[in-house]
Amino acid sequence: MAAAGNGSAGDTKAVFAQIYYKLKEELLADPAFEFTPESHQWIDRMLDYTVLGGKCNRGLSVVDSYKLLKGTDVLPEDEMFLACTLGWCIEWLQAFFLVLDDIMDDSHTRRGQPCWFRVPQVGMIACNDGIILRNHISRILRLHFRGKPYYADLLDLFNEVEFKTASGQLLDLITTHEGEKDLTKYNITVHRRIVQYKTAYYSFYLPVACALLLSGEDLNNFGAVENILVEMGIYFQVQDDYLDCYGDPEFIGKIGTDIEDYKCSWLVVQALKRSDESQKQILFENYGKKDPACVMKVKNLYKELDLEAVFLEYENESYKKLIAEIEAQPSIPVQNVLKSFLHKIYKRQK
Ligand code: GPP
Ligand code: MG
Ligand code: MG
Ligand code: MG
Repeated sequence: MAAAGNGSAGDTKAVFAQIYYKLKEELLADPAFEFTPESHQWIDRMLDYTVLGGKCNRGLSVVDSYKLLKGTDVLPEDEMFLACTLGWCIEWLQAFFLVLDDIMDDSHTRRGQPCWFRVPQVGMIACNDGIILRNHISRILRLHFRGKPYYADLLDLFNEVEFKTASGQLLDLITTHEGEKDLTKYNITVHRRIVQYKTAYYSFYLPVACALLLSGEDLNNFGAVENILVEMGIYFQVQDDYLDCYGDPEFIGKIGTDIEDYKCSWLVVQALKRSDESQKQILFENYGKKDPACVMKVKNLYKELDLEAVFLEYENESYKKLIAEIEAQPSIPVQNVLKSFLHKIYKRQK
């Protein structure tokens, strides 16, 4: 098949963006649903609202990783299509998680607009939309990958990663349980367990695992790569926790809620570790309260403890460690995949 114009990063993004519309059209034409005009319109709008508008880092990483594994800049059109389609499946998964996470976290904005459940007339229909988004992934995979030798592995991969993420989300949610609120339980081990499960597998391992399956590889041979990607995912979620407090809401597209929500955020773990008794008292009295004055007291303490500098130091150390682990990998294409991923997120501002 003729090579598609997908050699440069800009071309890849453009081809990737177009494929969304093809996948959406197929889903809307799905003969399994005899949509009424209203339901057809609902799904159309819901998909545009919840799937689009992000950075597409996870989705594009499938394409970039696949190219690096193959050692080529330009892919034949059919391979480009399959790589982009898997990328979009991860974007659909992300949309599914975010729609539900925003309800659970009582968030207000996402990607620069109100969270989907906050849109008038959506409300708790968003729960069902989340389920539809998840089911769309299976339908996309069925339509385009059913005949492939790696189809069963692909389904298993998405199922396993979804389970890990939901388990992490559970850990995240039950640490904040009313009546069980106990900051003395928050430490770096607890934090690590939560973020490894809720973020690292779907954001980092999944895109590379998709590219590996597409390349005909057996995922059982890539345990070391998985470990490095999980470490990178943990670093990524620490950045997310940092940006929740220090990011510019205009720029990151969401307003932080971690302090109000009593989250076991990396910042509060660091604050607890560095606080004397009177500073701990400030945290005990103000963390997890909706009152903006309480939130401000927590933020002031973070400032006093110079958590910005602590984060900067963590970021530099993580980068050094990850680069060393990557360079110890025997395969150069695999090293390139991992480095490309790391460079996409190092010192990110959103
Ligand atoms: C990120 O947590 C984790 C997820 C989005 C996974 C959600 C999993 C489900 C099974 C629903 P976060 O709440 O810190 O993300 P954000 O800061 O983007 O709200
Ligand atoms: Mg959350
Ligand atoms: Mg959230
Ligand atoms: Mg967050």
